[in-house]
Amino acid sequence: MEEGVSRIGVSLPKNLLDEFDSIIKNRGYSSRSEAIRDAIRSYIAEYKWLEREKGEIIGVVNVMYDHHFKGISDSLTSLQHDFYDIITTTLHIHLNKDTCLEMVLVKGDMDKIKRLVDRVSAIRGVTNVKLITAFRE
Ligand code: NI
Repeated sequence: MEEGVSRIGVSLPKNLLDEFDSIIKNRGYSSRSEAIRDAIRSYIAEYKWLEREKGEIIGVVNVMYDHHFKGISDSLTSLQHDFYDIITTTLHIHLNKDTCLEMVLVKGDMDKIKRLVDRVSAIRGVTNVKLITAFRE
């Protein structure tokens, strides 16, 4: 039996859509809808994978942000102080004139690391957050 299909309308900043279109063109997608379906599937898969991880882990939280965004450095520093007990060290890389990458090395309980990931993702001006687990005890 055929699955039901829902149509949605989404508002996006133009530069985000342009970048998405250019990537899906390079990857050979014939339609934007198909690419968006795949993007949503991988978002869901990543979220579910995060939900499954438990216990003590070592990892890196990669945080990309626009350093012109007002107050963002203070917000990030203050958040990292809230989580000082699971943050081992932080590397700051100035990727280009506008963008910074902070690689936050974390060690501790996955539940707490997930809370850090959620909090950092909610900071305005943060454009991308990715947790990579390096080792599990
Ligand atoms: Ni920077």
